[in-house]
Amino acid sequence: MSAKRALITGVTGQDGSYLARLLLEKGYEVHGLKRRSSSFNTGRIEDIYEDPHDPDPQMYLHFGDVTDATNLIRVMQEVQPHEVYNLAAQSHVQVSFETPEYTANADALGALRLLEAIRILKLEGHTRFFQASTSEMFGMVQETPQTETTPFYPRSPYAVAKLYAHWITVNYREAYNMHASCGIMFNHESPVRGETFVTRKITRAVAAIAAGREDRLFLGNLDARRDWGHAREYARGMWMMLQQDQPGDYVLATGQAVSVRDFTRWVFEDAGIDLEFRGEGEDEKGFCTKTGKCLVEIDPRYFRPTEVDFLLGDASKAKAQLGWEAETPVRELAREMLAADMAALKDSPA
Ligand code: NDP
Ligand code: GDR
Repeated sequence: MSAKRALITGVTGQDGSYLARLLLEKGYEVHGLKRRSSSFNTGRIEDIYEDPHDPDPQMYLHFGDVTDATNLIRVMQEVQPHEVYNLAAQSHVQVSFETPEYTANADALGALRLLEAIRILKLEGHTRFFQASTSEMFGMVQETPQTETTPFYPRSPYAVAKLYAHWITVNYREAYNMHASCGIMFNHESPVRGETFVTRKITRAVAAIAAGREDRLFLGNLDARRDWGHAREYARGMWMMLQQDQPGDYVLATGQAVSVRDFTRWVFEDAGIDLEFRGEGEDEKGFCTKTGKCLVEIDPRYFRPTEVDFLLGDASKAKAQLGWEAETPVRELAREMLAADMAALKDSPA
């Protein structure tokens, strides 16, 4: 039997790299969409990408962009995938306030273009579709914990764009009987998390401070609480959704929420740096040593025009129907990320 073919948009990102690895292990032929960039953007998949000149490659990369419909139709026609995973996005919430139109184009219309490509090529009966939806759609939360039936209240251009992508996926499922599913995923992190998301920003900075290479970390809202899990497990959840007889929408979450403040405190502790928290509200000084040297400072530039204060997911449906459950506690995840950042520094010249 010939291998199943999967097309992953966003293959060069955190989740794309874990998903590509998983699908290759499962014997898939993996096709990834990568953007042309002026410098290498394939660092996360270098070790699994095989040169097409190899005798039997299992992984292929295609230049493309989810803002380019003709390109998507052509790639879809060439690959005729059994499964499409739409992970491509301008995925940074704060950046979406600066680039709202581009974010809408890529994150909202990107999903529509892929769904239309499947329809135009009459692949509805052949191709299953996964959309990377987000807990950010809950935004100003209407109930806690959040489930698949919790009402949405998006609080950023990113979340609004993702809400469109979510509903258009649901609509195409209902209108055209497509096997299209959405994972409503809460935050998930890993050692290859983008460097400007708060967890990785913290683990990288603490590793650098511990090595004496940096002396301060600037953060925004320390009170925000998030439900943080391990990206590898969320990639497995995406695949599981497309193996079901029926499509559907599933929350993927750990069921535990932690503040940015506590996450920061733990990472310093794990690096062996003893800090105390100074001040409250406007007098907040961040984290300082007993001798008064403040290593974490609050920088209002990282405050968002509209913030999402507290997200906590209930993944009972995924557990009951997919047999999926988050496994790595956030404390362990933080340790893994810090260890990887410390190891990377040891190998790089000062
Ligand atoms: P990343 O930011 O790490 O990766 C995003 C990927 O999308 C990269 O490969 C990027 O390419 C690609 N991309 C961006 N814009 C375009 C475009 N216009 N055309 C084609 N590709 C593009 O995100 P994650 O891996 O963390 O997240 C994967 C998906 O899951 C995203 O859609 C995100 O919004 C969603 N999500 C993520 C969560 C998380 O906590 N990680 C939680 C819920 C949802 P390049 O490498 O060239 O920049
Ligand atoms: P988020 O992740 O917005 O939840 O979106 P991020 O790590 O950017 O922020 C989490 C919380 O930390 C607060 N914060 C800071 N954030 C950043 N980036 N930098 C800082 O210095 C800082 N200081 C405090 C933020 O205000 C926020 O409350 C992520 C992305 O992966 C989305 O694509 C995904 O959909 C959601 O998770 C679920």
